[in-house]
Amino acid sequence: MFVIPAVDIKNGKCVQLVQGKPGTEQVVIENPEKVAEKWEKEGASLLHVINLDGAFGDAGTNLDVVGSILETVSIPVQLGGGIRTKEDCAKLLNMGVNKVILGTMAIEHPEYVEELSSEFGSERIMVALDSKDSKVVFKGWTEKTKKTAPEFGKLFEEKGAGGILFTNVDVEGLMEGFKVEPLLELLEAVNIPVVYSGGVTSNEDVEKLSKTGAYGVVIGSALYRGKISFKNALKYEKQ
Ligand code: AMZ
Repeated sequence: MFVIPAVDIKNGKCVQLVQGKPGTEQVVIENPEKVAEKWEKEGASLLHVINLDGAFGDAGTNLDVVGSILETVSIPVQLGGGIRTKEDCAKLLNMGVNKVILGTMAIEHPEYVEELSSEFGSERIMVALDSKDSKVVFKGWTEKTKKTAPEFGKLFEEKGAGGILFTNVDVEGLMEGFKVEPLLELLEAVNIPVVYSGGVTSNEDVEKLSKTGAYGVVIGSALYRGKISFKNALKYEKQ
């Protein structure tokens, strides 16, 4: 299971929010590209970058920072947040993003997932399924669908998505651990790789996740606030 550090960007800085709510910044660090570089030096084999301003609807912000991260690190970067058109997607993939993570666009236009997967290859297209009270949410977690993550998971697998980023918003950023059942339900429903994110707080959490069949785990707050040592977490990474 890949252990993937999160670099979430807001207003050009590396931040960690609580349950994705603007204004709840627990961590604010200048120069996200330096943070990215640090994770690479510490042994990360993948990096998870989210443009939070993009996810909240302001796609133009932080593109320069994304560019600097891509120039700074040589490990593959998966990037999400504000990728709302096929052109955004093409631009970022051509800039060197390894995988794009599509949330709102995939929910609103599932057919684009099919088109983009055939154009760029499934392995470069991930879909974000962010779950709140058992329903998938989008537009920066402010709007709710009527479907569950397993339901959407099956749909996007059929449309050719190469993987899923599953975030349990209910526990995200709370530093109180994660719930395994919603992840197991999704893993049961789909065959494509699932990366888990949300509430991962301790080495025990990472160990438990490594036994679920998840392809990877994204860790944010717990790394920045010293609850998980990245070196220890990397012990669970099998390649
Ligand atoms: O923190 C938030 N409120 C938030 C967040 N981290 N809202 C969306 N996102 C992430 C999703 C996904 O990776 O987990 O942004 C991406 C989706 O963005 P978009 O713009 O495609 O819906």
